[in-house]
Amino acid sequence: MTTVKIVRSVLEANDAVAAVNRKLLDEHHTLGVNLMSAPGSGKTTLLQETIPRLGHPCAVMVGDLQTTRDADRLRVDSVETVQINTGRGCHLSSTQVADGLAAIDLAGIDFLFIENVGNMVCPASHDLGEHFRCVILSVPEGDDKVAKYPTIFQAADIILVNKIDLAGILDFSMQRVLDDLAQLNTAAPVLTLSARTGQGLDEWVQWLRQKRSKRAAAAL
Ligand SMILES: Nc1nc2c(ncn2[C@@H]2O[C@H](COP(=O)(O)OP(=O)(O)OP(=O)(O)O)[C@@H](O)[C@H]2O)c(=O)[nH]1
Ligand SMILES: [Mg+2]
Repeated sequence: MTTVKIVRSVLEANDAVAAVNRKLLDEHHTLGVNLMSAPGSGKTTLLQETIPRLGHPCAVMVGDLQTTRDADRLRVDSVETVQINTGRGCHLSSTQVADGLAAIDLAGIDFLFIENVGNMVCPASHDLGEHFRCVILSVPEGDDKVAKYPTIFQAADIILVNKIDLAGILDFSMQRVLDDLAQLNTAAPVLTLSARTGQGLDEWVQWLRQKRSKRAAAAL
């Protein structure tokens, strides 16, 4: 009983800080997108390929247990990049994102991408103050993962199936993924893409632009 109360109050505290983060992003007309997936599904590679195609000012916040490797990969002149090391933490918290936001000048930034710690379970329960949650499933992980990790797919606003260039050699059934998603989340669009070959990236970039335009129009 006590444990349940503690867990709930921790999540409530997280949500309160997330709401402050979201307000800050709204004030700057910055669209926040939280990328969640298993380790190695291609989050950093996707951001490396997405940001130049978007053609908008972007900032990136990257969560990892150790190292600044992802931030080093993403750091180019035009992109403000913050690496958050969580130590043993298996997901980003809204407080860590608030600390990261304090290090970024959001003026003129159209998109903030948050690369969460690679994990298919814990990030789903932690609102960071983002506007949209993007869940990536990559082909080598297997076509059974939607049913095995339902919570994260239920929480998604968009689902990207990455590394589709490997589908032929890995016996991956897209139909199985779609059938499982039909039981869990029918609202989120599902895009197949390859961050390596560029297949499907135009659709993803278009989705991002549309979401930002809609929010900007609503704020007027
Ligand atoms: N074949 C293929 N490989 C890819 C694709 N996208 C990423 N990769 C490779 O997958 C590996 C992992 O990619 P990352 O971008 O580091 O994955 P990540 O999700 O950021 O990993 P973590 O931050 O450690 O969770 C790298 O070797 C990438 O080159 C893709 O579309 N096709
Ligand atoms: Mg990464």
